[in-house]
Amino acid sequence: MTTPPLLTILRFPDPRLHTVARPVAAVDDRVRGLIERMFATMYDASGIGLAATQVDVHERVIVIDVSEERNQPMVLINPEVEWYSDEKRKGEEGCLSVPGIYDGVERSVSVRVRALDAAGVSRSIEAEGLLAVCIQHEMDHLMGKVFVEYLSPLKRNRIKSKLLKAQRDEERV
Ligand code: GNR
Ligand code: NI
Repeated sequence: MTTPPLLTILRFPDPRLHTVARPVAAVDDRVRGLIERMFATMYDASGIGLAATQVDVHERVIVIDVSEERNQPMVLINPEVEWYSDEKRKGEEGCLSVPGIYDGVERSVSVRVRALDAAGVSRSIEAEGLLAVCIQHEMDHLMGKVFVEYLSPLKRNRIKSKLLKAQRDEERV
């Protein structure tokens, strides 16, 4: 089996990260091809999740694998939250679109979401711990939201400057 070509991950503060994704109309071969490329890109970048928004595809598609062994792929298409726990916890988050930056974000400890899988079958998934955090982080991406938007404007602006400088330095030969 050959590995599909990798996709380019948009980096904050790219304005395209703030695009609101539209629902997938049909889970067909085009969507399954996108999912395959998203998994390859996520595993290559050592991420635990990736939203289509991050690869400049503005459709409600998420891939996740929070397992240590990197062998438990999970696909969420057109995800909708059915329930959030009132109990919240602040945890350290990072994002492939905000490389090198980690900070605390408060999220519900557990969530239940309904989504289509890669076969187009609707499933309800109850999650807690890291998976619950990841699902909330990815669903934010589909709404055009990046985790740094939960931080103070001061922190966000520092992050913005730092990443813009890093991108300028990379472009220089
Ligand atoms: O790889 C990732 N790790 C992570 C760690 C804590 C909370 C959320 C995440 S998601 C992130 C991958 C990513 O950017 N997904 O959008
Ligand atoms: Ni992210």
